[in-house]
Amino acid sequence: MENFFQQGPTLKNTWKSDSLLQKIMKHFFSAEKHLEIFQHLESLGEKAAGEMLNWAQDAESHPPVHVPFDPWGRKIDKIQTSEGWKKLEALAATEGLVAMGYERNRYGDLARVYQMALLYLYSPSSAIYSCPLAMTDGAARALELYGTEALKKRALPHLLSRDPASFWTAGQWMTERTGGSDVSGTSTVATPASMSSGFAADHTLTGTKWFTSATTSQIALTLARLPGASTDSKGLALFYLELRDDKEQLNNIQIHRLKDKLGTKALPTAELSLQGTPALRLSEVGEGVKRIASVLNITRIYNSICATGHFRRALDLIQSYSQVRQAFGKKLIDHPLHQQTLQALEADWTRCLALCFFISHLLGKEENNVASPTEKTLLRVLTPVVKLYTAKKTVQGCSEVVEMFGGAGYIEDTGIPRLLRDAQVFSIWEGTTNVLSLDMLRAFGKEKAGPVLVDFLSKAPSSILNSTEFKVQSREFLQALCELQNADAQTQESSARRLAFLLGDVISEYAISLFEIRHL
Ligand code: MFK
Repeated sequence: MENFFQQGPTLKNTWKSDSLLQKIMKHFFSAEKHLEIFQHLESLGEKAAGEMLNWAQDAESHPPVHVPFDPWGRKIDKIQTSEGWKKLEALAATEGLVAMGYERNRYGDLARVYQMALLYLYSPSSAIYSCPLAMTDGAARALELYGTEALKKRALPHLLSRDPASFWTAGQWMTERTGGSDVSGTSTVATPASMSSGFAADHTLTGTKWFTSATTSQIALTLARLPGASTDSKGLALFYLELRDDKEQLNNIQIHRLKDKLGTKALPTAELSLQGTPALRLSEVGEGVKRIASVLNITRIYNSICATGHFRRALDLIQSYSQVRQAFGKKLIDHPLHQQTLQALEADWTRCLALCFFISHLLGKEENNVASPTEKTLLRVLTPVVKLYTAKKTVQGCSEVVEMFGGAGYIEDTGIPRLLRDAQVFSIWEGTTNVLSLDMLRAFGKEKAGPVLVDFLSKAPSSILNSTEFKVQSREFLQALCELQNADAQTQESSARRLAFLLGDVISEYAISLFEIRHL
């Protein structure tokens, strides 16, 4: 056995090998009428298992570098990124990763479904380039809703561009030293000022932002407090800024350092100071959090899709390895306990996949103004739930996959440990599991989501109502909901997380039946 060398896992076209994704797409699109969509997904699936892997590997092994000064001591604050990272960005533009979600004239309420299928294939081979894309999409939506006509004309063509030379990405800068989940302590100050910037800035911003992901972006949306405004989160307004001027110099921004993170190593995340940075106000005082929530709700859906794509990648690798690794005289895949463990993971992933495309369609409907009042409430209450559910299942699933690889799963150059490190961020950024459970409660309170859900579940099509799994999950969820409604505020809070997962369980059963993708 001296000459034995283990064969590693291999990856095939990730669209062709994903029969459940194909089924979901066929639920929404007809293979004859929408041939171009299926061809597009197949071509991206090929890249995701091919050249993108090399670019992602390059981006991971050459993480971004902050260069504070030029050789002569001038402060330049450049962030250098790898060739691989740049290629992943260019591909995102040409494939229309952000633009496709806005192709409403062509695909109507299905534009988001198409886009999210692209994202799902792109993301696990992108070294988390999906993060700047999420914020870019969130910013595009916020500008559509709240931007002035001049600002829309200036920024939207770049954010939705398919030309890498003119494509812009956006940052979403909420977190300060005082908090990420709780933004009430935001200390960035906005001072009214009339400026001669190209985007008609009407304020300057001064303060420190503690986490700015994708600091290489061209624009950012951020929160700041106006003089005299209240000291809580109601005193905040939303602002648009451009990071660099026409000469590519930072607009009164100083970058302190790049963060040394557990994972997402290729993604430049910085601490920076705004030192009189020109900005344009996009909300009244008091509307800042509410308006930036429109960005958060998009990035949370991105997070769900990316987590689920990441989970699929981990499963593809362990499925492949299970076919070639022998132990105790037979392949791993032929061991009943190994099979059972894999099946449980596949079932969890199927729930995540079903939730992702259920929510993507709701988003598409809302943006095309064809969502019913029930669908609008479902979108609001399910967005945090789908995010927390898919993130947590992905972290657990990736941990299990690392273990199933045995010692090889713990060795860096197999690439398997990165799966777990990168997975962990899905349950942290864009709202932790607890913060999102409380956001679900917010929707129960404000949008009266409880009665809407009861009505929605009771009126499910008979094919869904007759599913044993749906009946079981529905009963459990409705009982917990009833208990919650009769509980005091403190008990409601402490049971929010359990209810969120029960809601994720029942809606995933609904969507699994709807898409007919039950995993046997
Ligand atoms: C690969 C995938 C890519 C993912 C991209 C990663 C990029 C990472 C970069 C980051 O920036 S990470 C930082 C992300 N930060 C968060 O996710 C913040 C988490 N914290 C929360 O979500 C808190 O719940 C929140 C800050 C919103 C609490 O704020 P408040 O002001 O204390 O709460 P409040 O007073 O209940 O809400 C203010 C208003 O906003 C209310 O409306 P009204 O004024 O009309 O009453 C709320 O109803 C509304 N609101 C809050 N959350 C909402 C929302 N509306 C709609 N949707 C929501 N989700």
